Amino acid sequence: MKPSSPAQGPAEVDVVVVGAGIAGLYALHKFRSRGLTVRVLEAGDGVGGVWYWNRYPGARCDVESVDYSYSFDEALQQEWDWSEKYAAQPEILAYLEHVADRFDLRRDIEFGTRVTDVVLDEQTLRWQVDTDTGRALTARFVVLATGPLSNANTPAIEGLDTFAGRVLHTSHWPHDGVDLTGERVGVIGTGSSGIQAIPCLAEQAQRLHVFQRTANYSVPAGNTLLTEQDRRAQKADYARRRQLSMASGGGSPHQAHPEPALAVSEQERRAAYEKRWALGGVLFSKTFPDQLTDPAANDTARLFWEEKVRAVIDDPRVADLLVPGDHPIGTKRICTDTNYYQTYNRDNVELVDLKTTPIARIDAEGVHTTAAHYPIDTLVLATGFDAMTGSVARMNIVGRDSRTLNEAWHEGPKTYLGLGMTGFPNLFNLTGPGSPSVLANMVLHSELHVDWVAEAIGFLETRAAVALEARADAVAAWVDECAARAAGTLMTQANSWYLGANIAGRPRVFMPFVGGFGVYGQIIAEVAAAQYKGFDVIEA
Ligand code: N01
Repeated sequence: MKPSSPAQGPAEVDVVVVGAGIAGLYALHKFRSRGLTVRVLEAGDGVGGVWYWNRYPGARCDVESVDYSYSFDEALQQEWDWSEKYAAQPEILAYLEHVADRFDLRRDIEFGTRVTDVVLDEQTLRWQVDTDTGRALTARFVVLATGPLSNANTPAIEGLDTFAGRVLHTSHWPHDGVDLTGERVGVIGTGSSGIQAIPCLAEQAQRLHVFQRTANYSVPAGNTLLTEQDRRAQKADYARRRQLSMASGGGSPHQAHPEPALAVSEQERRAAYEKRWALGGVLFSKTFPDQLTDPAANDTARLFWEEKVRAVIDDPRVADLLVPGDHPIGTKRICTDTNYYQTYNRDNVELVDLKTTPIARIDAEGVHTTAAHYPIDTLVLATGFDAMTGSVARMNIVGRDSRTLNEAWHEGPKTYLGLGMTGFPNLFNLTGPGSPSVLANMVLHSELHVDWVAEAIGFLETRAAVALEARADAVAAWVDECAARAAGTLMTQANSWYLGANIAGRPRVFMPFVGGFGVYGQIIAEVAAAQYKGFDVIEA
């Protein structure tokens, strides 16, 4: 047990929020402004969540800075100056620290405090929250703001624990940075984190071995510095941008082409793809509205992508390895890079194809594949996350009849609207499974969820009711609806972490709500307007 946190507040509060990332910070501000007593429990020693932990070189957001920022306070929007179109990790963390200071949030956050247990007292309908510091709180409401990508996945590779060099995980990069000058570096993993880190690591390392099991689609970030003129124009346009974002499929103001990919001429299609390519990054997968539902439409995007990427890779055999052949483009999150493919033209970089020569084991000196031994000084694990449910599953959450959330989610996460679970009254999960989650802009999504929960708490107060609890039939219907919507797309065709496919033993369930951020916002607003239909409103 760790020593008790110095920030000791009341043992009884209205709301405990777990996590001081983007959602947790806004939750604290919102609930406190509603007159509720709130404590935020945060495992890290600072605010920021993913942006606190993921400090690997090259870490950068793939949503434009102007959109990946809070909308709840006009003065905040106007005073903060983003320096780049797509902000890098240090700038996003500085922004979140600024928000914490500006709204005086830190006094209600207990850092270095990891929640271990969240247990319902069925008599009082209060939750007891225990932590690894020994600190315990009780609360009427518990809001899980743990984030869908916060529980690191460390692969079970034989001998990893015998490696004598340095092992780093991209999601827990040392805060003081790492000097890899002159080192032999190995990277395992070529998802978004690996693809952003690899070009930076290649510049430092004497030799870089990239161990690739599955190739990914990456689109250049198209990042640029913002001028004062850009910033002025963006700030003047906030109202329109936010409105479009809230109604959009993914939480940003860019609209897909009005017609399906195959309904337009080849010339028009190319022009649309060129425009998205220049915009940069993940939105390439939403150039046309049918790109993720019609295989033929998807193919047009894939071929455009392949032509662009092959053009910048010198060795066609290396290009063959870097072009994915196992999933439609966009069915895993498209990665966003700066000079990723060009990095393989460097003399000090080697791509190791684990499909044909898998890792057999790791020893003290390096990595053995079935074909060769690679001596390594620093091994970088860019192996991702136990996503969507991993951080929630780490806590022992016990609801009615002593049933744990892990038991309730044994066959995959079961929620109503992503927010509520049967047997867990007044426990709300933010931006997790059953909501658009990682398919949307997480800042606006966090605001949407927090505002909804705040309204729900207000509703209970006006009714002098004590709790809101998702009904089993509503959960079942929502799970079916999410599954049916996913089945109508190509998204289930990839072995992605959206499906839990990267973690052994996880049921294969497409976890995010794929129907679009705007549509989802309408659905949850309608539920609220209909007196929280699908929830039991429990009277005192
Ligand atoms: O993780 P990933 P990530 N042996 O799961 C490989 C967000 N994000 O941290 O595909 C060998 O995508 C694995 O291989 P395979 C974004 O939403 C955003 O990169 O399982 N390889 C894969 O290549 C993103 O999607 C940003 O065959 C192993 C890699 O590790 C999400 O976070 C930046 C292995 C993991 O890729 C996760 O991205 C960073 C093994 N035993 C992250 N185990 C931006 O905003 C795993 N792998 C741009």
